Amino acid sequence: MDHAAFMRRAIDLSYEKMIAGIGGPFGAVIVHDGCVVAEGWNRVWSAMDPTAHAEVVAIRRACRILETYQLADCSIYTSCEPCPMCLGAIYWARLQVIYYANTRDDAAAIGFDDSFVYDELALPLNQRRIPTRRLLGNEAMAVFRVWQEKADKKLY
Ligand code: 4UO
Ligand code: ZN
Repeated sequence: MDHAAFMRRAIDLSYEKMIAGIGGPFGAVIVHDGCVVAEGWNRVWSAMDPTAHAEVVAIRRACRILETYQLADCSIYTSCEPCPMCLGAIYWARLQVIYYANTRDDAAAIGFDDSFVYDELALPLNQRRIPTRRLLGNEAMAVFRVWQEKADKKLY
């Protein structure tokens, strides 16, 4: 398992795609059984997709290639410590290990500062930057009850 080679590939992607004007300087690879199964790079501008961070792109590709929605036997090598969105995606994908190179402080120093998101999570819903209001909770709960009784459901 050549950790440095996998991380170097993530870093190379972060550089090449950034120079090509595809997005910010972020790359990631997902490794399964000692092989790279999927690569990702930041495509936020080019794909006009604010969720197209390197890690999310790599996770989507790996799931498609391995035909699964869980990557429990895989690790991710990302050129930068994952942001809260990507960290969430990594947990939902059940990835085994996260390897990172640049830190979130390094990213903040070049203008990618997401520290406020971590603070937001600790705030009550009615004190968050984006107004967050509850509507029709009872009606939505009816769907949850149907899910609870459903026989053929997959567990997430
Ligand atoms: O594609 C990305 N991958 C990352 O790991 N981080 C990214 C990406 N695009 C933007 N950022 C920002 O970098 C900081 C550290 O993760 C956060 O501010 C991210 O939003
Ligand atoms: Zn991210």
